[in-house]
Amino acid sequence: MPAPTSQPTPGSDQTPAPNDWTDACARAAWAGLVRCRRFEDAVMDAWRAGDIPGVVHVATGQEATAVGAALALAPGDMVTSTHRGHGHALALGTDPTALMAELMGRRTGLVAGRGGSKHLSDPERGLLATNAIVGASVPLAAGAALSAKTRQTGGVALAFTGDGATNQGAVFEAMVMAVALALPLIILVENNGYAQTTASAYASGGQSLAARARGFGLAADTVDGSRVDLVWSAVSRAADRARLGLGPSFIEAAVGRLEGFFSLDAQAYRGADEVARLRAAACPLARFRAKARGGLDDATLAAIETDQADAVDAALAAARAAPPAGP
Ligand SMILES: Cc1ncc(C[n+]2csc(CCOP(=O)(O)OP(=O)(O)O)c2C)c(N)n1
Ligand SMILES: [Mg+2]
Repeated sequence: MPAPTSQPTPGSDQTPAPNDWTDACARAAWAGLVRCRRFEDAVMDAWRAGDIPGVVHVATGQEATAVGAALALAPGDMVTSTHRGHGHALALGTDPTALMAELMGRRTGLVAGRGGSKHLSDPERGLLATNAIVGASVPLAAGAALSAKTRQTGGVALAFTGDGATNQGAVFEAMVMAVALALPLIILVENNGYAQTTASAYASGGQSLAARARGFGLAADTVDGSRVDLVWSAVSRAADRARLGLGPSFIEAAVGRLEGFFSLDAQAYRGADEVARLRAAACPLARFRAKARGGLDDATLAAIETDQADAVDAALAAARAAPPAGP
């Protein structure tokens, strides 16, 4: 038996920002990070107030993977995502008002209020679809990658997925296919340590998910997913490979989930100290300030944050005022 390898830890990478991480990158990244955080906080408040039917799976703490990946992609690339996809949509440029209205089941929603939190689609911005079948984002993206390759668009497809999803058979089958056909596919695993209540380290036997993907023949890497600049760099490299015809890549990004698995989660399986530790060490906003802000001063960051907060607040008000989708 090989010795178990340690799981990657969010907040552990202290390397400087990549050389090509410009202030323009930093500015766009900060806007994305604070927009995603403010939006998810607003979603939790609206859900508690009874404005959102069903349950929601927010991605608080996982902003850097969404924003870093979206910054690295080009127009025409396609993205698939999961039950935890609000941030992925926002990072790609989805209108926060349409997204909030969708969550509230309003006629003005992104998909006319019929999809809700877990069935989003915004193809003009590259978001093919999100869905709640665990693992399904990967074969769907493999299909999109096959389409791009067949039509010779030069595009790549990126699947956001979770650590739990990587144990699904459909994901393995998609990896086999992607390697055999050298598909322009990027599998970006947001390893937040849990699949619902099951620890990732338990389900993987302590083994690295990236090492497992390497065994299937994918180029595979791990990255500190709390660092937007490092995610951007890793996805950029994977996209370059894909566009050169060199086939699929797998990126295991270690992230910290700062809220429950979903809005009803009492989190009895982990202590409050774990969340406090993640907030201190692996919050993508704090990590940006410490490592990826480039030449942006505090006043600039504050102004961007105010703009984004205003946009989310306006989205919330507009969504509340919109008519229901109806039966
Ligand atoms: C095929 C399938 N099996 C089980 C479920 C129930 N389920 C929903 S989310 C989830 C855990 C997913 O974990 P992970 O992939 O790590 O994503 P995370 O929630 O951590 O973002 C499970 C088991 C489902 N939706 N689909
Ligand atoms: Mg998980």
